[in-house]
Amino acid sequence: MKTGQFLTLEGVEGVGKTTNLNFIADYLEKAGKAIITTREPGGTAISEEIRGLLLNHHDESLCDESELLLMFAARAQHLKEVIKPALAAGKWVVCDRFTDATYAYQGGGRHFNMTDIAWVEQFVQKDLRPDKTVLLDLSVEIGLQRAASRSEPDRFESEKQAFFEDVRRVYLDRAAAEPKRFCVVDASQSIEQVQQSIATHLDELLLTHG
Ligand code: Z5A
Repeated sequence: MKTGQFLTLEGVEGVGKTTNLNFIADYLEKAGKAIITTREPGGTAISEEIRGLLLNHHDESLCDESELLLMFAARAQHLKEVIKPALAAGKWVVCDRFTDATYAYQGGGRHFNMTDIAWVEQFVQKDLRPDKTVLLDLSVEIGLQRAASRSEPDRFESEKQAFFEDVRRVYLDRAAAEPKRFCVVDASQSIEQVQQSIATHLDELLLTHG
């Protein structure tokens, strides 16, 4: 039985999810909410092992079907061990990526049929969906520049710009289709401006679920 709120943070590579996850957590804690932060793929010991399979380069190439199913395998474990118990305890869960990322990356990037993804989503999640999703939107070019300063690119970071353009397009399409759930924030602004926009959306949510 869910009583807490489930918030997710989405966007293409380098938009500032990690930077803003911490901001959201602090903001909600100051508002008196019990929160947990987590991420996908990952969030439990087993799901983090699956994350390694998904992100690392291997001698054998991981086929797209395995990639899709491993995303949902990690998610099933994460839901059972972490997300559902926290929501049932009345906590607010702030998650760095969730199933919108599967639609964007596996649907948009790898061209899986969205209906097939929806079928697996329903199988794994039943009626559980995020209550609010912050989509940090940024041009792929700037996102890749921001992310470039880091270590060796992983399996996803090694994709070409066209892949990330498809990912961004699906995110924006999903946000347009579900305007109540999504808050789209212009991530090309300064960190302070981005966080001001996020704070405005959080204030609205806190008013409704105070
Ligand atoms: N994936 C998938 O395919 N399907 C799924 O269902 C799921 C995931 C759940 C791992 O995700 C990969 O899994 C991901 C999609 C796939 N691959 N990709 N690409 P991840 O979230 O762990 O990895 P990520 O997307 O690569 O996250 P990231 O690169 O760490 O980006 P970020 O967290 O959004 O950015 P950041 O580290 O906060 O910021 C990047 C830099 O920009 C940093 O130096 C900041 O200081 C700077 N920054 C942040 N905001 C600003 C502003 N506003 N101005 C200037 N500079 C800024």
